[in-house]
Amino acid sequence: MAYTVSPLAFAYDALEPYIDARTVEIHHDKHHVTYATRLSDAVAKHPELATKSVEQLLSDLSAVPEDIRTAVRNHGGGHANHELYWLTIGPKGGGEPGGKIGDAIKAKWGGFEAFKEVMSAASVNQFGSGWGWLVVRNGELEVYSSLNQDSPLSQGDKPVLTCDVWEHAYYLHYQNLRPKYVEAWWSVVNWSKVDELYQAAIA
Ligand code: MN3
Repeated sequence: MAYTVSPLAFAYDALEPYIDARTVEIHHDKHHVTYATRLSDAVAKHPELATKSVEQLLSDLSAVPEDIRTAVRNHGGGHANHELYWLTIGPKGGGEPGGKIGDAIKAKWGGFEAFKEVMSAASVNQFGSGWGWLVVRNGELEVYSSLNQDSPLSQGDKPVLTCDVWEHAYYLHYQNLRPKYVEAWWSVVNWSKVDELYQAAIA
């Protein structure tokens, strides 16, 4: 199948001043689109995979033919990870989560600020390119980071929020200051969407 990038639900400049318009445009229209294109090119070599979603492919990499497994891991991960990233940020974001996700975060970490520190640390301290994650594992919330484009789906987890810490996500505006970008990213997190994903993940 041809894997396509979902259109942004907001204008390029809608995340200003936290994430600048030029970064959003290049990140979504160039970086993300390239992952989807390369995934499509790889999967096209195996017509038997034509009906598989990217989530299905990533959830069982061992079932992916060996000659395209690395491409699916990298470009499929790149596609799926960015889909979640764009879905869970937006204008009018930020603040503290309500809903079931808010309750679950309080139950797990004692409060939002403690969770925020854990998630920020995972994202900021990821060495090199990667992602910070909030996932559901066996019904429980967990935070960790992953390298490159590795997806939590490949280890059986259900991601509900992610912070892209590849330099392309922040370098134009924040240069080497990853912690400043991560702090700003909290101001655009779309908690109602995260709550929706969380409720689906525990259902
Ligand atoms: Mn990215």
